[in-house]
Amino acid sequence: MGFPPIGIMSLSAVVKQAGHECLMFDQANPETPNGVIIEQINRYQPDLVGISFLSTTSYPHAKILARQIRASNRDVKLAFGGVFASLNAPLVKLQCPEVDFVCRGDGEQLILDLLARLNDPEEISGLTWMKDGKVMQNPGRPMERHLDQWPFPDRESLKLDFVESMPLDVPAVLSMDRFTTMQTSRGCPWPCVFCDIPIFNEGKWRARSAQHVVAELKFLEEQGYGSVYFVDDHFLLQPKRIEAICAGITEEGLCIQWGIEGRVDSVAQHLFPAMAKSHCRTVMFGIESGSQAILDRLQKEQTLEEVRTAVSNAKRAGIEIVHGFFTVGNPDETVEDMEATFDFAATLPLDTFGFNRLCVYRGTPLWKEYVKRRLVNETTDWYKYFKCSEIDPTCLPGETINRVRQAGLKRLFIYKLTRYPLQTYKLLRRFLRYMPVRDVVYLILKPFLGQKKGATKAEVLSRAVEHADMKDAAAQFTHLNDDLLQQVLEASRAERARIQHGIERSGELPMFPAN
Ligand code: B12
Ligand code: SF4
Repeated sequence: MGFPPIGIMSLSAVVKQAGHECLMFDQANPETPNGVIIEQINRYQPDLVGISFLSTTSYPHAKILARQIRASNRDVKLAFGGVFASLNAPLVKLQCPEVDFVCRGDGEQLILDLLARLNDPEEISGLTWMKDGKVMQNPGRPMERHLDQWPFPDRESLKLDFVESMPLDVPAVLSMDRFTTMQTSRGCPWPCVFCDIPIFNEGKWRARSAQHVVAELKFLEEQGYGSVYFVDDHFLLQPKRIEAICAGITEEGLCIQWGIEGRVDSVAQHLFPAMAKSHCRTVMFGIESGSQAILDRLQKEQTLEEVRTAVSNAKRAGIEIVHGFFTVGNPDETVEDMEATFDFAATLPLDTFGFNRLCVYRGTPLWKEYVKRRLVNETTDWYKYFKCSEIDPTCLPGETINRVRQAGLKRLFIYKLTRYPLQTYKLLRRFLRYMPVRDVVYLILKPFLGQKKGATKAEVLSRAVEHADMKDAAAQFTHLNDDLLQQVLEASRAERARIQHGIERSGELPMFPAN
């Protein structure tokens, strides 16, 4: 998805407010490859280079960048941060000795403290570092509840034209207007086995006040933004806050459109009409499965009835796009369970849906279960991620999953077209109004594209991180040992340049194999 990197934008705003100077780069931007970033570091000689990455898939890129920076600059202090680094801090520190600090959890106060005491990190909570050859794990920071104290993210200092030109896999808010993301709350207290949000946030949910959220929406609208997607883990948790946000939007006369994610068992569903009235256009639910046995296996703590009610309530309230996230290839899932999922999805008045293969990441309850079952090895696998079906014998084999998924999607599309022709027609019209035709065609055809011959390994790898349907390759990437990484990244960069050159010439979007 073409989302801006709001993590570094949040930190940039904080350090600038404190009087520091700050430059941001996005490694995903083809105009700022590692060479350019390093050139700028050597030019400006900053006190600190912070490297932020979300997950295991971008860890290899972060690792290589850190090594390249260290090779060209012996003195600059390097710090890692983000969800994956936070949850794996001592291991990351050991594997990347060139990085001085691994920062755990929220970064706002931490980065300010670090800048104040770069040469004396002993007292800085939330820091993992090395002293006399020993990894030091400073105590964690208490969870910051007062999120209103931080400035709005520094969105204007990072050029993002390249993000806007990326095809949208999930058309988050479906709009051609200027788009950005925002975070109004952090965390989620539920125990879903595949998710590490509760661990990252110590099972807590923290939120900004409604006034602060509305003030940022107003500011964004003044800056010319027309749509914003909230990257909150569970927006629908606190009815009073939602009510106040909707009231604030109406009072301020704002028109900015917004989209959210939330759980189907939310007690705030009576507010869907107010949300729709205050321009909430998209609601995305984690539905996962149409089989109650699988929902229970995943510890979703939700029922099929709750799913049905929430989706209907949202549609009835006038939310334009209601999206369902589903997972396939779950532990203990049978072909019948999978078919039930597609049939269930067909009966729901959803506008859009995605069916992804379940993956396992370190830190999640499922990972811990797999360690116990000796399906993953903590020592050798911690920086990798796996499709569950590749390692768990209780999952269906990958080929069966793909076959059942393709058949299920065909049934689902045909059912939607014949039973809900108006909804489908309206959706298609909306797609065509707000997305380039080639993206719409790609979005519709994607599930039916078989394995395309001809993509080189480097081509596959170079696109892996950007395209959800390349998760096979992304997983492979995280499995490479460090010696091979550098080689593959170079080949991948060259391949990417070749592909981009090709696209520019032909104006066509390359097609990628479905996973
Ligand atoms: C938005 C989002 C995306 C967007 C990201 C767009 C972008 N350019 O940033 C997209 C859709 C592309 C995406 C993709 C993926 N995502 Co994602 N994503 C999220 C989500 C929902 C919000 C992230 C966010 O913006 N947070 C808001 C900002 C403000 O927080 P932050 O980035 O964490 O930064 C704060 C701190 O971490 C810290 N910090 C961060 N960096 C640094 C650096 C320094 C130096 C310091 C001091 C501090 C610091 O300070 C910041 C402010 O407090 C999170 C869930 C979550 N709550 O984190 C999942 C999440 C990060 N994603 C996840 C996953 C698995 C993925 C994918 C691997 C999915 C896939 N298989 O393809 C890919 C990987 C992409 C990649 N390149 O790594 C998992 C990671 C699990 C793990 N243990 O690794 C998460 C946690 C979701 C989950 N439920 O498990 N994702
Ligand atoms: S409800 Fe969503 S955010 Fe919360 S634990 Fe489950 S998957 Fe993670």
